[in-house]
Amino acid sequence: MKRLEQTWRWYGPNDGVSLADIKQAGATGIVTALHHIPNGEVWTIEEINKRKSEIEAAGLSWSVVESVPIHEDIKRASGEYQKYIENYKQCIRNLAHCDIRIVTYNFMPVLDWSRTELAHPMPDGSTGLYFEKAAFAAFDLYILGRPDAANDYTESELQKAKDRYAQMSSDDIQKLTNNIIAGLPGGTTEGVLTLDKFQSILDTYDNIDADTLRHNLVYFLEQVTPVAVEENVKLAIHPDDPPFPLLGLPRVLSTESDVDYIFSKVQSLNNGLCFCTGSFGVRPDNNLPEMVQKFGDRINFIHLRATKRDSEGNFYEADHLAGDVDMYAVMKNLLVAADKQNVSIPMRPDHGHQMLDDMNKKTNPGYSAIGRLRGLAELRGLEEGIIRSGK
Ligand code: DNO
Repeated sequence: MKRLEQTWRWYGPNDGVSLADIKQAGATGIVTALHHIPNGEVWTIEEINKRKSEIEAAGLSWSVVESVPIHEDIKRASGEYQKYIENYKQCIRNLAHCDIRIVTYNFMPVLDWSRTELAHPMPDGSTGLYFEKAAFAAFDLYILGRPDAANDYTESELQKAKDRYAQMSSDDIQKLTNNIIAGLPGGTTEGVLTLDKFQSILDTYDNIDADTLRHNLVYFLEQVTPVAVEENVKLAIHPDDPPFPLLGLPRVLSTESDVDYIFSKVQSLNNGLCFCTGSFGVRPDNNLPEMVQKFGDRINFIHLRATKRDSEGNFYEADHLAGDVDMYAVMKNLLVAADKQNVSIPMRPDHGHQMLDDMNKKTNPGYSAIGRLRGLAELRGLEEGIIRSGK
């Protein structure tokens, strides 16, 4: 039976977790990007090879690109989007030239992923990422003061947001704002912003609803997939995180039917998925083991983590085997998919808690060394157990 390839996300030379650390964690593949190249520009062969040699010198290999980001013009199909699509194609060609053949991206407008707290205390004393709906709504309604925001919430959500805002100190407000508009790696596509600038970027999506965004995504895929086929590169779209619309922005990759739609429109298997259990798993209507069965031939990359949700729509990131997702069933089905593809599909332990020595170290939120190492170890054991028991 095929095993999954164990990979690890590395943010490049400035990452607090080094390549040597990753080697000890037992991963063999690196997931990274050329974060210093501005969004929309071509990654040259020279720059790619420079990073690749650095990784190889540490005895590892560059397995997956996460991400070649999509310029906002492409998502809006406005401005210079044709030029940016051409640049994207060239990135794919250049990566293939360097024998890097899996490219992850997402199609979320403005925000990549969002959380309200980056160091939420867990019962065991470690800290983890948290999304609190009332805090997010308080940001939207009272801190950002987005026009018409009130239309996006129910009466009871509005009340909770009001109560929540009333409890916040100015320090809480500052922290929440940073977490939402600047705090996360990948964060907003435009870097660090003021609230006004942030609102003005949101405004550029005023006339873009989910149908239009979906249409723009399909257009992008129709353009780039043929190049990916020609170059033997697999595309892997990352789902929306969290998997519902935020701040009035549309989101079009949150559910099984969203995934179905893009695969029905662009059928080549090179048009594939980054199966992120943490993102899809926030919605109770996503059946993850079934989704793996259904999309197995197009799962080109895997993020494994587990979220735990409550009835209010809040969720925190639990230990990798202790969230709402049935990780055993997901892993079992992923191994079947890998066998059918005859490929060791790359998997990375996604987001870990900050625990033990992580607590004294500065790393990207969610990307601690020991927390992820624990995740990888648990997932590796789960995989081994499934394989050895012949399931
Ligand atoms: C968060 C990550 C995302 C992901 C992008 C893919 O931890 O999973 O930032 O890399 O959405 O383009």
